[in-house]
Amino acid sequence: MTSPNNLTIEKTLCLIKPDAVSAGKIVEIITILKNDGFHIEKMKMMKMNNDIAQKFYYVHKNKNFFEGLIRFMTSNQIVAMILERENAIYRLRSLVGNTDSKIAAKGTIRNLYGTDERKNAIHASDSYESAKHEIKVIFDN
Ligand code: 3AN
Repeated sequence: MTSPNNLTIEKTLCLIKPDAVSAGKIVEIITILKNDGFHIEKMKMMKMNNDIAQKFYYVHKNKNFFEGLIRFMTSNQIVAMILERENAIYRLRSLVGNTDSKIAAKGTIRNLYGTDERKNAIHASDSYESAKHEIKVIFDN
């Protein structure tokens, strides 16, 4: 798919995490995404179970934060979206900010709504391969 100026439209996977859902920030975050030109191709509210969370984050399974991450991501509802725009993967990562919300650049979503390196409000795919894997895990089941 291409845009009117012939740039390739990319897809990426975005999750509004349990902390931001509990804090009532869904609308605020979606507004930031829409204002940046993202199109929401698919969206659903869901609760990750242990199996989905483990598949989603398999690349981190040997990290010391893995267990805590799985516990956090399965603790409450999340909002999952497939987002589209030109350069979507890079663009969404820029909007999201550093993993550690405490040092995320001013105005980024994690700076505005995150708390620390675990409770960081939002997930964004970090590569084409990750986006493909994550879209499959969340939307193809
Ligand atoms: P990002 O989401 O910025 O790409 P990753 O892929 O390194 O970060 O980590 C995946 C998720 O694991 C993060 N979003 C965060 O929730 C959690 N995480 C990462 N690093 C830590 C850490 N040092 N302590 C606790 N949780 C972490």
